[in-house]
Amino acid sequence: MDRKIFGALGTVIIGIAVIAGIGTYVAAAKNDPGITQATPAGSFTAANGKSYPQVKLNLNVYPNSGFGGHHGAGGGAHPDWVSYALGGPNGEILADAKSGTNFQVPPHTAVTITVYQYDSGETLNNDFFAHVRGTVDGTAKFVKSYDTKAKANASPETVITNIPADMVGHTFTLHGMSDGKDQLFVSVPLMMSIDEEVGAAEEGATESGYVQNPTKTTFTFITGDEGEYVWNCEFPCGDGTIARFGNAMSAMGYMSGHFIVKA
Ligand SMILES: [Cu+2]
Repeated sequence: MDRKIFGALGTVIIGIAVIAGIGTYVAAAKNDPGITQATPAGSFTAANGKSYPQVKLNLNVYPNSGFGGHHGAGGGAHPDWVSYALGGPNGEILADAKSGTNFQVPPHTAVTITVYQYDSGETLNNDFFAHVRGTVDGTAKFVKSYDTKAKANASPETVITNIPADMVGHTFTLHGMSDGKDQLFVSVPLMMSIDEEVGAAEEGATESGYVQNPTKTTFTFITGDEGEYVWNCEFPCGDGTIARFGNAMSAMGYMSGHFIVKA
């Protein structure tokens, strides 16, 4: 074979290999093919007296993916990565859930999300994300210690507009679009659980491997017109990577997902 043609062929083969590699990477990034429909929950009356239909979502955030859920039994490909998941109404671990990070809610609806946060935490890169943003009244309801066994608050519920920037476990940050449609920006900081309790639980202090008393944060926001948004966590929680923004932070289905507003 002519050396030039051989060289060209080699380049084409390398090109195909690169594209195949990218394709495999993108496919692997789809770690959560399911979509969770928010549960209808009556109606919500805003401060201005306007009434909206209301839906609810219960989420848990874990220090690893060992809970199973949308990652599969044993935690799937990366059992040690931090992850969001669907939770029960009292923070129950839903090991058999088939979806966990992609959500669908109706337009012009009050969406109330409760997050039980089972992970420890540290300091944000940017204090901006220590503040509650884009919710009804700009507030969230916060319980520092929720007893999942007793199914009751173990510390009083307070109304918050921010948390200390050095006590953040993760954030739920929903981004708007710049396409002229209704914009949506919601960001809520989720306080860390107690470090020692998280470590002790992982070493067997609790049956589940997760703390009995996660933090609990509840917030409500109103959706606009239909659109597809993305949400992610803004706390650098991709341990062991550059600036801690790799691994769980850069793979859908762990610290990010789709948020679909659709009737
Ligand atoms: Cu995170």
